[in-house]
Amino acid sequence: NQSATQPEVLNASKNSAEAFYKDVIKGLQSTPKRLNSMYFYDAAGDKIFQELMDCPEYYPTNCELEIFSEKTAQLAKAIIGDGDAFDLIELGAGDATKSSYLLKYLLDEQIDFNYLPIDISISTINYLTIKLPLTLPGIKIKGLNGEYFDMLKKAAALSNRRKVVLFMGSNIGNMPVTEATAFCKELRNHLAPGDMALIGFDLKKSPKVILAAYNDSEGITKRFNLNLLTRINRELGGNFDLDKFDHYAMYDPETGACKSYLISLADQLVTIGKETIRFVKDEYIYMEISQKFTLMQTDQMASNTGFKPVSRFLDNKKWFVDTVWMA
Ligand code: AVJ
Repeated sequence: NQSATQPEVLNASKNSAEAFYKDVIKGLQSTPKRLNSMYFYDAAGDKIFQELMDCPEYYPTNCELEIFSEKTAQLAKAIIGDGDAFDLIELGAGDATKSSYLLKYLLDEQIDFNYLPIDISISTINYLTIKLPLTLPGIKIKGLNGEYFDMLKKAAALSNRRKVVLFMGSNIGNMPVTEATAFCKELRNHLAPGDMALIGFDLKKSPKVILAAYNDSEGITKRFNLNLLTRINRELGGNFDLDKFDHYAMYDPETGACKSYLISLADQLVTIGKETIRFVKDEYIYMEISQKFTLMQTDQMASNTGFKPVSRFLDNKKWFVDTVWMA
């Protein structure tokens, strides 16, 4: 009977290097070329993302931090239900700065819950499982390193308590709308009636504000994107020349899609392991989507995927929303 407070991590990905290689090659052999932004988060990428969250132009984190720090009690009340013990599962927990407000409140109120952070970054999960028991004494935490649904299944197998799934930070925006819809349907399939999801959506707003967040003047977002090429060089034996790629971000107010690309500055050949990838000058690699929503679209997303939207929490500027859905 092991204690849930042990800094012990479940890790799904024995062959994660192989999966990474296959995915990268497949993406770069496609037309148009693409890479999956899920791979941004190695230890160096985690660090650059931290810098990004501290940069004045990147607003989503501060907006959601405001919600979690100023509306903690209301958020907690929305997810506590009848007060029975539950599992609080966080998809893409990151450094858990925002959710820590909620965790602290639940601990102070002596609510019985297990905290199960899931993250694609092993360094993030190791950090959380060591750090949180120190900053939040009494927390019952079990870190899960891997992809969302692989780990959600593992988390579900650990108990039959009611589940509340946190999917914050506009992580859902990293999928195009049709994929996000499929994701929410799959999430719903992993849940039982009475379970809940708390999902953070970045809202449509001034296109200039949005574009600046993904095209910051210090070039942090550029480094964040280029870091994936560095990671491929290091982990997969690539020879990308970072000086031969530039970052390009665009926001389309019509669709709400904010997209990032790396543009090849020359005709060039790049080798990765035993594969060679040809780039022509000005060819792009599609790196990431950060989808923006209206409030109405978030409600539609809930009802289209088998959830009922029960409450929502906005920051003062109304730039970001955390919605609570009931399965
Ligand atoms: C961590 C996925 C929410 O899309 O806003 C920040 C990642 N990319 N700047 C986002 C990101 C470029 C971020 N998410």
